[in-house]
Amino acid sequence: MEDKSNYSADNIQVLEGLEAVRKRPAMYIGDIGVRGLHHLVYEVVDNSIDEALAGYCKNITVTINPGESITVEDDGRGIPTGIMTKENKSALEVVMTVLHAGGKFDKDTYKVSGGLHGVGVSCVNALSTLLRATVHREGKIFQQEYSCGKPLYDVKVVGETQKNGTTIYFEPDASIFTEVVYKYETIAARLRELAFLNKGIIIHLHDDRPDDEGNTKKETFHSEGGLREFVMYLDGTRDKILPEPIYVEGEKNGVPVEVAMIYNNGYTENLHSYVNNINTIEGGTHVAGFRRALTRTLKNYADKEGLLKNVKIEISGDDFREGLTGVISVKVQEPQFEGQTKTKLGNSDVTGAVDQCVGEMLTNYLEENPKEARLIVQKVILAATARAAAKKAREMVQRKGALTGSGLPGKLADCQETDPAQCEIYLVEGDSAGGTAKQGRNRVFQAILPLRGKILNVEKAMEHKIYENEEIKNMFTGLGVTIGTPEDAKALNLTKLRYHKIIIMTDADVDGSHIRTLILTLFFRYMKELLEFGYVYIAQPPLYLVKKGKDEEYCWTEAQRSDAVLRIAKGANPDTVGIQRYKGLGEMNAEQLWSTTMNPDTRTLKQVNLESAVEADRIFSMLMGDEVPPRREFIEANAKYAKIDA
Ligand code: 0RA
Repeated sequence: MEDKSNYSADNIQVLEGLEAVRKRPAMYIGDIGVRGLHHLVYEVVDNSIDEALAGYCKNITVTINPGESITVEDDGRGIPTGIMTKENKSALEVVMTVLHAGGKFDKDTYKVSGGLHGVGVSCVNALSTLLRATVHREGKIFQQEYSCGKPLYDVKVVGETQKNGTTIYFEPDASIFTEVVYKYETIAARLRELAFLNKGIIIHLHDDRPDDEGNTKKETFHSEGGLREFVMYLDGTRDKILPEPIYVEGEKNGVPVEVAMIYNNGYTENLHSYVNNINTIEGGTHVAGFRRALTRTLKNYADKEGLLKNVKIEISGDDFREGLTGVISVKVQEPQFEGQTKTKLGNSDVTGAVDQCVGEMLTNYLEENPKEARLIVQKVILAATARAAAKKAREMVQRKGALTGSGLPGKLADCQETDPAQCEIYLVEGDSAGGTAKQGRNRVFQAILPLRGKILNVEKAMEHKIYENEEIKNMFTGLGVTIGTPEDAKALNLTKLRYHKIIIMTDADVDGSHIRTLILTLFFRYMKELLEFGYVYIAQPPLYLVKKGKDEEYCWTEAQRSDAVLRIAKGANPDTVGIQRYKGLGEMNAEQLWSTTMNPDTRTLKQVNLESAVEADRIFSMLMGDEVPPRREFIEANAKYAKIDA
């Protein structure tokens, strides 16, 4: 490989001290909860990915160690260790202790990753009680350790080596993070995504923390097909109408563009977009360019081939994307991130670059594959026909006053408070539990909407059916949300959202979890914004009441139950203690429901978040879609978490 040791020490700028990071960690890594904790890993991995993108690194190994420390090892060139003239310090020390130093190295290399916050490895250092950097380079092994970002000694040589590479070991500071336990699946999902987005790189994940049986875990993520394999993975078990994905890789105006897409026979659009390996949940200019090219190219082709001659309905942009699963990945030198969650690309020149790339590629594809081209056009026409029906149904939902005088569903017991930030709505399984909740609630800020039975499975239904469904209509009107914003005809309009806590309360049994999944599927496919902004919660009703005389305790787990029995028995025979298993919300009276599940001072709520849109998409389509075998596999693999009442 070419030697590029021409970086200059003077390129590094000292911007801020690491004390600032420790004082305001959330400003640098987003938050100090479970997300921030995992962000530390991604920040370190990003540096190795950059080294791989520059062409110098092939393997990256991430290890979750017992005790919740992390090791990230790569076989790149190794962070330079020479003394920098201006600072009179090793480059390694500067990279590790100066904020933003890493990215200021050699401008020749295409450095685009660096995480959503792009803060660099020095932030990880600042937030670790111990960090050890080990560099294999020029025949020697160099090492330096730090505590809370401060070097414990100067860079020293600790051995000889034939290899090249960097190893970062760190222990997150438990006094800063509110959550200190790493989740294997969270890290695995991100590394899998990175492997698809950066084809050829081999990423190993080791979980060396022994589980209950003493076993550890290992997985390798590696994709030679890149985005082509990514869309197939995303599209999962859906029935495809094309034999393989349509793919383009190119560069326009200095913007590398990679796109892969496939059509399935479903009704939803699954478009995932990335800028510099960051998932742009809110889309942006690159997505706009893609949509523009897709609509124009397909329309031109259909017109030219005379496929629209007998079509009376007007075809809209959305119709071209029904049943489309696609991934767009662009690399932008200085990305401008906008939007509520700072995940919307703003750089206007990117639209044209993506538009041109996709336009050229798709034109060629349609010319070369007339059979597939026809299938796509037929699908688009079908979508347009169905959309006309859906529009009517949607307008019915949104027509004010159609239901009661206030426009609110008759079954909704609303609250008195009008500030959405103070208001909660409980979506309750069944009219009878709904009745109990209405009695038990605090009517000042808690509203109740009972839902009858199983709501429609939106994964399998066409759009117009969804807006015709009574329970779903009630949810839209009760929540106050509508579909369509000035920018995006399908986006959810949250300006009239009436509650900032939307709490799903179902029975603690199999039917209850099915209903909860149906509601979450509806939210995920049609009200995703509610999940993105963290408005959705799951109530946690207790599983047991342990009781003897006046002593009683509610329990949520088996362990709590056995502890409570012993406590309440007070040394006497535990068999004298009564245990009531709550199978449904209906078995609790209003007072019990309030104190265990609804009172903000004593309840526990689980907030639903969209940690990985990719994984959520796959799991929903698998759980709620047509094919049974993958669903059975998932349920069997996860069955140990479901306790069926004996
Ligand atoms: C600055 C310059 C060079 C490499 C790196 C940083 C580098 C950083 C990290 C962080 C994790 N793994 C890494 N691998 C490399 C280029 C040095 C040269 O010219 O040899």
